[in-house]
Amino acid sequence: MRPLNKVITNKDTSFKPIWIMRQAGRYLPEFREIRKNNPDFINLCLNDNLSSEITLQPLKRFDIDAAIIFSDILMLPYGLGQKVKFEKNFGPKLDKLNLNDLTKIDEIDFVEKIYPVYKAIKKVSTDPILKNKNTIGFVGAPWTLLVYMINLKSPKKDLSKNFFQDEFLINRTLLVIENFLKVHIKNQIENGANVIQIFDSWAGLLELKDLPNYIYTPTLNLVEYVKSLNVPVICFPREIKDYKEFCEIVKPDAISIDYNVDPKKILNEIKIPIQGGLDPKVLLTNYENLKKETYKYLEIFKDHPYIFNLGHGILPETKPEMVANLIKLVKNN
Ligand code: 1CP
Repeated sequence: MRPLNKVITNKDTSFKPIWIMRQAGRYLPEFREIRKNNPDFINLCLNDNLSSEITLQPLKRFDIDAAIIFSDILMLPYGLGQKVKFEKNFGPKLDKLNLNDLTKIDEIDFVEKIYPVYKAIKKVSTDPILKNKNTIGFVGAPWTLLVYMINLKSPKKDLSKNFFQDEFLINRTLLVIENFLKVHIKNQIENGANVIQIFDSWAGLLELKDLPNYIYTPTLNLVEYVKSLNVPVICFPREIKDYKEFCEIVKPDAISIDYNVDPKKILNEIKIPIQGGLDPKVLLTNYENLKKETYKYLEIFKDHPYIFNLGHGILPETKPEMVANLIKLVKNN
């Protein structure tokens, strides 16, 4: 059995596997070298030779338990025909959404447009380096994708006041997103992904009253779909106002927590396997502090099925040596 399955499926508490959110790219010099020669980020994601190489870069350096495929949650709107660009120091820029165009796309067009992503998953998952490790496929949650597809850029902290104005557009788009996320998940699994993570990076923007409609219902549909394919599903509803209620309603196989969550409190509230939590900024400090913070999570979760990870993506300015230290601390514990 692979390490994440031991924890998620068998509830093994005897060891703590580790992988790192956004481990491929960003802070690794060998990634920056490839990125320098590939200014178009979407094209890089669609180059299966390079995207599989980038996916494996952290596994060549560190003793981590899983690969996460080098792609992006915004490959979904791209596959649906909404233009997506990434601009330096700005982030993603999407063209205005056209509902007529969106509803014309069929499954075959969609899969054809992003086919190299699946080819890369096949390459990575069959690489000998991953023989006894996990290959993580991922999607953005329907809510987070809706945010980008309507807002057309990162919301940073808040949604614009008129975000919910066109109710018909919002509801139709959410349905299209959910349907194509299923297609995207199915193809990732068929090509070798053996865990799925659902990133809901903007869950924290919603009030409690809006969670059922925009998060619980569409995410539950996806979670049930992944479960029907017999693959474990991890949810990361970053900064959601109520993690406990989320788990009770959506019932993911494991929950990934952000760094504002009190690990002791969540341990008392939640029975399912837990992942993550460590503040990525800790990796920018020093070895002693890293050790203290890492041991804090290991101690709190010592008798609980737990996957070590950060409370959000690794920061670009992180030194690879600190990542090596973190992995050794977890592995030698
Ligand atoms: O300029 C560059 O070099 C591109 C930077 C980059 C990278 C390396 C982006 C742009 N995306 C990615 C890869 C990526 N994105 C991965 C795969 C590899 C890995 O995990 O190591 C994954 C899982 C994502 C997921 C992703 N993309 C999320 C969810 C996780 C999170 O961090 O909250 C989100 C929100 C995105 C959107 C996105 N992609 C890239 C940017 C700059 C953004 C916008 C972030 C924002 O709105 O602030």
